[in-house]
Amino acid sequence: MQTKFIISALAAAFAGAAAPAFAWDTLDGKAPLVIAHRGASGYLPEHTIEGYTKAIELGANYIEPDLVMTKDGVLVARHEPIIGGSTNVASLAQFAGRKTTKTIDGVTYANEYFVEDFTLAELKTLGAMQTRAGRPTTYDGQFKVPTLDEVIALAKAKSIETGRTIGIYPELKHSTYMQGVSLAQGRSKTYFEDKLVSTLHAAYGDSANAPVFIQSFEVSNLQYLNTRTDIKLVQLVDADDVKPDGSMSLVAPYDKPYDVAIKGGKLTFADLVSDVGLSFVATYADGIGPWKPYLLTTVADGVDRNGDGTVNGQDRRVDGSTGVVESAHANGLFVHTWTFRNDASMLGFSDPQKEMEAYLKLGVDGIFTDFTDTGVAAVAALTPVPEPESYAMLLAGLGALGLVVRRRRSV
Ligand SMILES: [Ca+2]
Ligand SMILES: [Ca+2]
Repeated sequence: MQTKFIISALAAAFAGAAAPAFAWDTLDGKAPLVIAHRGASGYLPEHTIEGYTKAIELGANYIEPDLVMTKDGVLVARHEPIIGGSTNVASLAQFAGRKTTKTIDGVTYANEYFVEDFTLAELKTLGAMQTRAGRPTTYDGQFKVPTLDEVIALAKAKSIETGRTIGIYPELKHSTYMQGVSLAQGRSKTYFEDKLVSTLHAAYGDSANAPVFIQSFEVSNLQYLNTRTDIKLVQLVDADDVKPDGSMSLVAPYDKPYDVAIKGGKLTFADLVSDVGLSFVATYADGIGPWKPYLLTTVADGVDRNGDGTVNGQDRRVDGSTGVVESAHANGLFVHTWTFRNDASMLGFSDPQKEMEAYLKLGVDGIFTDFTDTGVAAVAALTPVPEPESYAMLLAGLGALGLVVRRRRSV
Protein backbone atom coordinates (compact mmCIF):
# COMPACT_ATOMS: atom_id res chain seq x y z
CA MET A 1 0.00 0.00 0.00
CA GLN A 2 2.75 2.40 1.01
CA THR A 3 4.96 1.33 -1.94
CA LYS A 4 2.06 1.85 -4.30
CA PHE A 5 1.56 5.31 -2.81
CA ILE A 6 5.25 6.21 -3.30
CA ILE A 7 5.15 5.02 -6.89
CA SER A 8 2.06 7.08 -7.63
CA ALA A 9 3.65 10.10 -5.91
CA LEU A 10 6.80 9.66 -8.03
CA ALA A 11 4.69 9.27 -11.16
CA ALA A 12 2.83 12.47 -10.30
CA ALA A 13 6.10 14.30 -9.67
CA PHE A 14 7.53 13.11 -13.00
CA ALA A 15 4.32 13.99 -14.83
CA GLY A 16 4.91 17.55 -13.79
CA ALA A 17 8.68 17.63 -14.25
CA ALA A 18 8.92 15.62 -17.43
CA ALA A 19 6.20 17.30 -19.46
CA PRO A 20 7.65 17.87 -22.94
CA ALA A 21 9.76 21.04 -22.74
CA PHE A 22 8.60 23.86 -24.99
CA ALA A 23 11.19 25.12 -27.43
CA TRP A 24 10.89 27.85 -30.02
CA ASP A 25 11.66 26.87 -33.61
CA THR A 26 14.38 29.52 -33.63
CA LEU A 27 17.99 28.73 -34.55
CA ASP A 28 19.05 28.61 -30.89
CA GLY A 29 15.69 27.55 -29.40
CA LYS A 30 15.47 30.80 -27.48
CA ALA A 31 12.60 33.29 -27.62
CA PRO A 32 12.58 35.45 -30.75
CA LEU A 33 13.75 39.05 -30.46
CA VAL A 34 11.52 42.08 -30.70
CA ILE A 35 13.51 44.72 -32.58
CA ALA A 36 12.24 48.29 -32.29
CA HIS A 37 12.31 49.39 -35.94
CA ARG A 38 13.59 53.00 -35.99
CA GLY A 39 12.57 53.18 -32.30
CA ALA A 40 8.91 53.31 -31.27
CA SER A 41 8.26 54.78 -34.69
CA GLY A 42 4.56 53.97 -34.59
CA TYR A 43 4.21 56.43 -31.71
CA LEU A 44 7.03 58.99 -31.74
CA PRO A 45 9.26 60.52 -34.44
CA GLU A 46 11.68 57.86 -35.70
CA HIS A 47 15.35 57.72 -34.72
CA THR A 48 15.17 59.91 -31.62
CA ILE A 49 16.34 59.20 -28.08
CA GLU A 50 12.73 59.71 -26.95
CA GLY A 51 11.49 57.16 -29.49
CA TYR A 52 14.13 54.56 -28.58
CA THR A 53 13.37 55.15 -24.89
CA LYS A 54 9.67 54.50 -25.43
CA ALA A 55 10.47 51.31 -27.34
CA ILE A 56 12.60 50.10 -24.41
CA GLU A 57 9.74 50.91 -22.02
CA LEU A 58 7.43 48.87 -24.25
CA GLY A 59 9.75 45.87 -23.91
CA ALA A 60 12.07 45.96 -26.92
CA ASN A 61 15.06 43.62 -26.87
CA TYR A 62 16.92 45.69 -29.47
CA ILE A 63 16.64 49.26 -30.72
CA GLU A 64 17.49 49.99 -34.35
CA PRO A 65 19.49 53.06 -35.37
CA ASP A 66 19.89 53.49 -39.14
CA LEU A 67 23.25 55.16 -39.64
CA VAL A 68 24.38 57.97 -41.92
CA MET A 69 27.21 60.46 -41.42
CA THR A 70 27.71 64.17 -40.97
CA LYS A 71 30.09 66.58 -42.71
CA ASP A 72 32.47 66.20 -39.77
CA GLY A 73 32.36 62.41 -39.92
CA VAL A 74 30.04 61.68 -37.00
CA LEU A 75 27.70 58.69 -37.29
CA VAL A 76 24.12 59.75 -36.60
CA ALA A 77 20.73 58.03 -36.73
CA ARG A 78 18.56 58.87 -39.75
CA HIS A 79 16.83 56.51 -42.15
CA GLU A 80 18.39 58.16 -45.18
CA PRO A 81 21.11 60.67 -46.07
CA ILE A 82 18.21 62.84 -47.30
CA ILE A 83 16.89 64.68 -44.25
CA GLY A 84 14.25 67.00 -45.71
CA GLY A 85 11.41 64.76 -44.55
CA SER A 86 12.76 63.39 -41.27
CA THR A 87 13.75 66.83 -39.88
CA ASN A 88 12.39 70.39 -40.00
CA VAL A 89 15.42 71.60 -42.01
CA ALA A 90 13.23 72.79 -44.90
CA SER A 91 11.53 75.30 -42.60
CA LEU A 92 14.80 76.93 -41.54
CA ALA A 93 15.87 79.83 -43.76
CA GLN A 94 19.53 79.66 -42.74
CA PHE A 95 19.87 76.26 -44.43
CA ALA A 96 18.02 77.06 -47.66
CA GLY A 97 21.35 77.25 -49.51
CA ARG A 98 22.15 73.62 -48.64
CA LYS A 99 19.54 72.30 -51.07
CA THR A 100 21.24 70.35 -53.81
CA THR A 101 20.91 67.42 -56.21
CA LYS A 102 22.69 64.08 -55.75
CA THR A 103 22.37 60.47 -56.86
CA ILE A 104 22.06 57.64 -54.34
CA ASP A 105 22.10 54.04 -55.57
CA GLY A 106 21.39 55.17 -59.12
CA VAL A 107 18.40 57.34 -58.19
CA THR A 108 18.70 61.14 -58.57
CA TYR A 109 17.25 63.30 -55.81
CA ALA A 110 16.78 66.93 -56.86
CA ASN A 111 16.64 69.91 -54.48
CA GLU A 112 17.07 67.90 -51.31
CA TYR A 113 19.00 68.31 -48.07
CA PHE A 114 21.76 65.74 -47.46
CA VAL A 115 23.06 64.92 -44.01
CA GLU A 116 26.72 64.90 -45.09
CA ASP A 117 26.42 68.63 -45.90
CA PHE A 118 25.73 69.46 -42.23
CA THR A 119 28.10 69.41 -39.29
CA LEU A 120 26.93 67.71 -36.13
CA ALA A 121 26.50 71.11 -34.47
CA GLU A 122 24.25 72.23 -37.32
CA LEU A 123 22.32 68.96 -37.30
CA LYS A 124 21.70 69.39 -33.57
CA THR A 125 19.77 72.61 -34.28
CA LEU A 126 17.18 70.60 -36.26
CA GLY A 127 14.06 68.90 -34.90
CA ALA A 128 12.95 65.39 -35.89
CA MET A 129 9.66 65.01 -37.75
CA GLN A 130 7.03 62.30 -38.19
CA THR A 131 7.74 60.63 -41.54
CA ARG A 132 4.63 58.51 -42.11
CA ALA A 133 1.18 59.84 -42.96
CA GLY A 134 -1.51 59.06 -40.42
CA ARG A 135 0.84 58.92 -37.42
CA PRO A 136 0.99 61.42 -34.54
CA THR A 137 2.67 64.74 -35.38
CA THR A 138 2.32 66.10 -31.82
CA TYR A 139 6.06 65.96 -31.19
CA ASP A 140 7.25 67.30 -34.53
CA GLY A 141 10.33 69.47 -34.21
CA GLN A 142 10.82 68.75 -30.49
CA PHE A 143 13.40 65.94 -30.50
CA LYS A 144 17.00 66.04 -31.72
CA VAL A 145 18.91 63.82 -34.13
CA PRO A 146 20.96 61.41 -31.97
CA THR A 147 24.53 60.28 -32.57
CA LEU A 148 25.50 56.60 -32.48
CA ASP A 149 27.36 57.34 -29.24
CA GLU A 150 24.15 58.67 -27.67
CA VAL A 151 22.19 55.61 -28.77
CA ILE A 152 24.80 53.31 -27.24
CA ALA A 153 24.78 55.34 -24.01
CA LEU A 154 20.99 55.05 -23.85
CA ALA A 155 21.02 51.28 -24.40
CA LYS A 156 23.66 50.82 -21.70
CA ALA A 157 21.91 53.08 -19.17
CA LYS A 158 18.55 51.40 -19.78
CA SER A 159 20.10 47.92 -19.49
CA ILE A 160 21.30 48.83 -16.00
CA GLU A 161 18.04 50.56 -15.10
CA THR A 162 15.73 47.76 -16.28
CA GLY A 163 17.93 44.73 -15.57
CA ARG A 164 17.29 43.60 -19.16
CA THR A 165 19.90 43.55 -21.88
CA ILE A 166 18.94 46.24 -24.37
CA GLY A 167 20.88 45.66 -27.56
CA ILE A 168 21.47 47.89 -30.55
CA TYR A 169 20.95 46.95 -34.20
CA PRO A 170 22.76 49.55 -36.35
CA GLU A 171 22.26 49.57 -40.12
CA LEU A 172 24.93 50.92 -42.43
CA LYS A 173 22.89 52.89 -44.95
CA HIS A 174 24.10 52.98 -48.55
CA SER A 175 27.71 51.98 -47.95
CA THR A 176 28.66 52.44 -51.60
CA TYR A 177 27.30 56.00 -51.53
CA MET A 178 29.05 56.64 -48.19
CA GLN A 179 32.38 55.53 -49.68
CA GLY A 180 32.05 58.40 -52.16
CA VAL A 181 31.09 60.79 -49.35
CA SER A 182 34.07 59.68 -47.26
CA LEU A 183 36.52 60.14 -50.15
CA ALA A 184 35.03 63.57 -50.96
CA GLN A 185 35.48 64.54 -47.30
CA GLY A 186 39.15 63.54 -47.50
CA ARG A 187 38.66 60.42 -45.41
CA SER A 188 39.48 56.81 -46.21
CA LYS A 189 37.09 54.85 -48.44
CA THR A 190 36.05 52.59 -45.57
CA TYR A 191 35.78 55.37 -42.96
CA PHE A 192 32.03 54.70 -42.44
CA GLU A 193 32.55 50.99 -41.67
CA ASP A 194 35.78 51.57 -39.70
CA LYS A 195 34.17 54.25 -37.55
CA LEU A 196 31.27 51.94 -36.72
CA VAL A 197 33.61 49.09 -35.79
CA SER A 198 35.90 51.22 -33.62
CA THR A 199 32.90 52.75 -31.84
CA LEU A 200 31.28 49.37 -31.19
CA HIS A 201 34.53 47.73 -30.08
CA ALA A 202 35.16 50.58 -27.62
CA ALA A 203 31.64 50.20 -26.23
CA TYR A 204 31.15 46.42 -26.29
CA GLY A 205 34.42 44.74 -27.20
CA ASP A 206 35.14 42.67 -30.30
CA SER A 207 32.79 39.80 -29.55
CA ALA A 208 30.02 37.75 -31.12
CA ASN A 209 28.39 37.86 -27.69
CA ALA A 210 28.04 41.66 -27.76
CA PRO A 211 24.35 42.69 -27.74
CA VAL A 212 24.81 44.13 -31.21
CA PHE A 213 23.89 43.21 -34.77
CA ILE A 214 25.28 45.13 -37.76
CA GLN A 215 22.97 45.05 -40.79
CA SER A 216 23.26 46.11 -44.42
CA PHE A 217 21.58 45.59 -47.79
CA GLU A 218 25.01 45.54 -49.44
CA VAL A 219 27.36 42.53 -49.50
CA SER A 220 30.97 43.67 -49.86
CA ASN A 221 30.79 45.95 -46.80
CA LEU A 222 29.66 42.98 -44.70
CA GLN A 223 32.42 40.83 -46.19
CA TYR A 224 34.87 43.59 -45.24
CA LEU A 225 33.42 43.84 -41.72
CA ASN A 226 33.75 40.08 -41.36
CA THR A 227 37.52 40.60 -41.56
CA ARG A 228 37.40 43.39 -38.95
CA THR A 229 34.98 42.28 -36.23
CA ASP A 230 33.38 39.30 -34.49
CA ILE A 231 30.20 41.31 -33.82
CA LYS A 232 27.26 39.60 -35.50
CA LEU A 233 26.53 40.60 -39.11
CA VAL A 234 23.18 40.50 -40.88
CA GLN A 235 22.57 40.44 -44.63
CA LEU A 236 19.39 42.36 -45.40
CA VAL A 237 17.35 41.10 -48.35
CA ASP A 238 15.12 43.52 -50.24
CA ALA A 239 12.67 43.51 -53.17
CA ASP A 240 10.56 46.24 -54.68
CA ASP A 241 7.22 44.44 -54.27
CA VAL A 242 5.47 41.11 -53.92
CA LYS A 243 3.51 39.86 -56.93
CA PRO A 244 -0.13 38.72 -56.77
CA ASP A 245 1.00 35.06 -56.93
CA GLY A 246 3.25 35.57 -53.91
CA SER A 247 6.55 35.61 -55.79
CA MET A 248 8.93 38.52 -55.39
CA SER A 249 9.09 41.47 -57.76
CA LEU A 250 12.66 42.62 -58.38
CA VAL A 251 13.02 46.03 -60.01
CA ALA A 252 16.09 48.29 -59.70
CA PRO A 253 17.30 49.66 -57.36
CA TYR A 254 15.60 47.08 -55.11
CA ASP A 255 16.60 44.05 -57.21
CA LYS A 256 20.24 43.67 -56.14
CA PRO A 257 22.61 44.84 -53.45
CA TYR A 258 23.86 48.17 -54.84
CA ASP A 259 27.53 47.24 -54.56
CA VAL A 260 26.74 44.23 -56.78
CA ALA A 261 24.72 46.32 -59.24
CA ILE A 262 27.39 49.01 -59.68
CA LYS A 263 29.96 46.33 -60.60
CA GLY A 264 27.56 44.86 -63.17
CA GLY A 265 27.00 41.75 -61.05
CA LYS A 266 24.09 39.41 -61.58
CA LEU A 267 23.39 38.39 -57.97
CA THR A 268 19.84 39.39 -57.02
CA PHE A 269 18.32 39.61 -53.55
CA ALA A 270 16.20 36.55 -54.38
CA ASP A 271 19.42 34.67 -55.24
CA LEU A 272 20.71 35.42 -51.73
CA VAL A 273 17.90 33.38 -50.14
CA SER A 274 18.26 30.37 -52.48
CA ASP A 275 20.06 27.37 -50.97
CA VAL A 276 23.26 28.33 -52.79
CA GLY A 277 22.83 31.98 -51.83
CA LEU A 278 22.33 31.19 -48.17
CA SER A 279 25.45 29.04 -48.08
CA PHE A 280 27.30 32.01 -49.62
CA VAL A 281 25.88 34.45 -47.05
CA ALA A 282 26.95 32.06 -44.29
CA THR A 283 30.59 32.60 -45.36
CA TYR A 284 30.52 36.21 -44.10
CA ALA A 285 27.35 36.84 -42.06
CA ASP A 286 25.56 35.34 -39.06
CA GLY A 287 22.00 35.93 -40.16
CA ILE A 288 19.67 37.28 -42.79
CA GLY A 289 17.11 40.07 -42.59
CA PRO A 290 14.66 39.42 -45.42
CA TRP A 291 11.48 41.37 -46.19
CA LYS A 292 8.68 39.18 -44.85
CA PRO A 293 7.16 37.97 -48.18
CA TYR A 294 10.38 36.03 -48.73
CA LEU A 295 9.33 33.81 -45.81
CA LEU A 296 5.55 33.36 -45.97
CA THR A 297 3.72 32.97 -49.25
CA THR A 298 0.55 35.04 -49.55
CA VAL A 299 -1.57 35.16 -52.70
CA ALA A 300 -3.84 37.95 -53.92
CA ASP A 301 -6.79 35.90 -55.19
CA GLY A 302 -9.44 38.65 -55.15
CA VAL A 303 -11.33 37.35 -52.10
CA ASP A 304 -12.41 39.93 -49.50
CA ARG A 305 -11.41 37.70 -46.59
CA ASN A 306 -11.98 40.24 -43.81
CA GLY A 307 -15.32 41.30 -45.31
CA ASP A 308 -14.64 45.04 -45.16
CA GLY A 309 -15.88 45.61 -48.70
CA THR A 310 -12.48 46.23 -50.26
CA VAL A 311 -9.79 43.84 -51.45
CA ASN A 312 -6.23 44.71 -50.42
CA GLY A 313 -3.06 43.16 -49.04
CA GLN A 314 -4.74 42.16 -45.78
CA ASP A 315 -7.06 39.84 -47.73
CA ARG A 316 -4.27 37.81 -49.36
CA ARG A 317 -4.55 34.04 -48.91
CA VAL A 318 -1.84 32.70 -46.59
CA ASP A 319 -0.31 29.63 -48.20
CA GLY A 320 2.51 28.84 -45.75
CA SER A 321 6.28 28.85 -45.50
CA THR A 322 8.42 29.47 -48.57
CA GLY A 323 11.07 27.26 -46.93
CA VAL A 324 13.54 30.14 -46.55
CA VAL A 325 13.46 30.07 -42.73
CA GLU A 326 14.18 26.36 -42.75
CA SER A 327 17.00 26.71 -45.33
CA ALA A 328 18.56 29.63 -43.47
CA HIS A 329 18.55 27.67 -40.21
CA ALA A 330 20.03 24.65 -42.02
CA ASN A 331 22.87 26.98 -43.07
CA GLY A 332 23.35 28.16 -39.50
CA LEU A 333 21.86 31.58 -40.21
CA PHE A 334 19.26 33.24 -38.00
CA VAL A 335 16.35 35.11 -39.61
CA HIS A 336 15.14 38.56 -38.54
CA THR A 337 12.28 39.81 -40.73
CA TRP A 338 10.51 43.12 -41.34
CA THR A 339 8.52 45.30 -41.08
CA PHE A 340 5.49 44.70 -38.90
CA ARG A 341 3.17 47.68 -38.53
CA ASN A 342 -0.21 48.00 -36.85
CA ASP A 343 -1.28 50.68 -39.30
CA ALA A 344 0.14 49.47 -42.63
CA SER A 345 1.89 46.75 -44.66
CA MET A 346 -0.06 43.75 -43.39
CA LEU A 347 -0.04 40.89 -45.89
CA GLY A 348 -2.64 38.16 -45.42
CA PHE A 349 -3.75 39.41 -42.02
CA SER A 350 -6.04 42.12 -40.63
CA ASP A 351 -4.82 41.74 -37.04
CA PRO A 352 -1.20 42.92 -36.70
CA GLN A 353 -0.47 40.68 -33.72
CA LYS A 354 -1.80 37.61 -35.58
CA GLU A 355 0.46 38.48 -38.51
CA MET A 356 3.50 38.59 -36.22
CA GLU A 357 2.46 35.31 -34.58
CA ALA A 358 2.31 33.61 -37.99
CA TYR A 359 5.97 34.50 -38.61
CA LEU A 360 6.99 33.50 -35.09
CA LYS A 361 5.37 30.11 -35.74
CA LEU A 362 7.55 29.79 -38.86
CA GLY A 363 10.55 29.92 -36.55
CA VAL A 364 11.89 33.41 -37.25
CA ASP A 365 14.50 34.55 -34.74
CA GLY A 366 13.39 38.16 -34.56
CA ILE A 367 10.87 40.65 -35.89
CA PHE A 368 11.37 44.31 -36.72
CA THR A 369 8.30 46.30 -35.76
CA ASP A 370 7.26 49.95 -35.48
CA PHE A 371 4.98 48.85 -32.63
CA THR A 372 7.15 47.15 -30.00
CA ASP A 373 4.20 46.49 -27.68
CA THR A 374 2.41 44.43 -30.33
CA GLY A 375 5.59 42.45 -30.95
CA VAL A 376 6.01 41.76 -27.25
CA ALA A 377 2.36 40.67 -27.06
CA ALA A 378 2.84 38.31 -30.02
CA VAL A 379 5.85 36.63 -28.39
CA ALA A 380 3.96 36.39 -25.07
CA ALA A 381 0.90 34.89 -26.76
CA LEU A 382 3.01 32.00 -28.07
CA THR A 383 4.98 31.51 -24.85
CA PRO A 384 3.36 28.61 -22.98
CA VAL A 385 2.59 29.04 -19.30
CA PRO A 386 2.48 25.87 -17.19
CA GLU A 387 -1.06 24.57 -16.74
CA PRO A 388 -2.39 25.08 -13.18
CA GLU A 389 -3.18 21.33 -13.01
CA SER A 390 0.40 20.31 -13.77
CA TYR A 391 1.64 22.69 -11.06
CA ALA A 392 -0.82 21.07 -8.65
CA MET A 393 0.32 17.59 -9.64
CA LEU A 394 3.97 18.57 -9.30
CA LEU A 395 3.42 20.06 -5.85
CA ALA A 396 1.35 17.07 -4.74
CA GLY A 397 4.04 14.70 -5.95
CA LEU A 398 6.87 16.63 -4.26
CA GLY A 399 4.79 16.94 -1.09
CA ALA A 400 4.24 13.19 -1.01
CA LEU A 401 7.97 12.59 -1.52
CA GLY A 402 8.70 14.97 1.34
CA LEU A 403 6.30 12.96 3.48
CA VAL A 404 8.16 9.77 2.54
CA VAL A 405 11.52 11.31 3.43
CA ARG A 406 10.20 12.45 6.80
CA ARG A 407 8.78 9.02 7.47
CA ARG A 408 12.16 7.43 6.71
CA ARG A 409 13.90 9.82 9.03
CA SER A 410 11.48 8.97 11.79
CA VAL A 411 12.33 5.29 11.50
CA1 LIG B 1 16.76 50.01 -40.99
CA1 LIG C 1 -10.90 43.35 -47.30
